[in-house]
This record gives sequence, C-alpha cells and structure tokens, in this order.
Amino acid sequence: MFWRKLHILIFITLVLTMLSGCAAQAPAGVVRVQQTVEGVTIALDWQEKPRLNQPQTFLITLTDEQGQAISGADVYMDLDMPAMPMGTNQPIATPEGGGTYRVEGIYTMTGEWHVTVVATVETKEHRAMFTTNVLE
Ligand SMILES: [Cu+2]
Repeated sequence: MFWRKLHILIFITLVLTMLSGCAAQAPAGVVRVQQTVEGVTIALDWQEKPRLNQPQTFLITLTDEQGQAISGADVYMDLDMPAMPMGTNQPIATPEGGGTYRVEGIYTMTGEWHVTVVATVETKEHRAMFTTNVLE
C-alpha cells in the first residue's frame, strides 16, 4: 500500500514539473505571427484570443535576412479598427535587447482590429499588419 501511494506521488510530481516547465516557456494563449517586409522579419508574440479591456503584452522580435537580431530600431504599434475610426492608438515599444521590443496595449472595443507593427531600421520604415478579433 505504501509503495502504491509513493508511485502515485512520484507521478503527480512529474506531471506538475512538466506543466510548470511548459508555462515557463510561453504564457498561456500566446502565439507567434510574423511577416518579412523588405528584408526585415517582424515577429509578433501576442494573445491568440484577446479580450476586451484586458491589458495586452506584445513582444516584437526583429531579425535581418541572415537571421541576426536587429537592435536599436525605433518601434511602435498602431491599433485600429477597419470598421470605424478609433482615434490615435500608437503605443511605443521599449527595447529589451536581443532584437526584442515590448509594447503594452489594450483593446477598447470588441470586433476586428488591425494591429500594425511599425519598425524604423536605419531610417527605413517597415510596416507589418496583423488582424485579430477581440471578444468580450
Ligand atoms: Cu471601434
């Protein structure tokens, strides 16, 4: 009986270890989308199913044609709805090193949003637009 309980305990510990390992790699619900625009690859890690009025973290990673990280770019996002003018909603990204830039934003309405990453690399502007649907 003791050994049976011990086996169950070891099994549970293993499962918990695996689960916490996965969680450390990427927050739940975060997926990567990316586009290559004139030699610059713009990758965006964002919520796959964003919700209304919930703070969003956008992680942008820039790489060149050789796959090398691009640091020192000026990056901001433009959040807009194709169905209507939503005013200016252009949060500026904070560089995090290694070609990664962080943006905090929020969706103030349900429906389709156009999320555009604007990255200026050595005076040249690169824009990648991604579409998402915000639920209540
Ligand atoms: Cu709207």
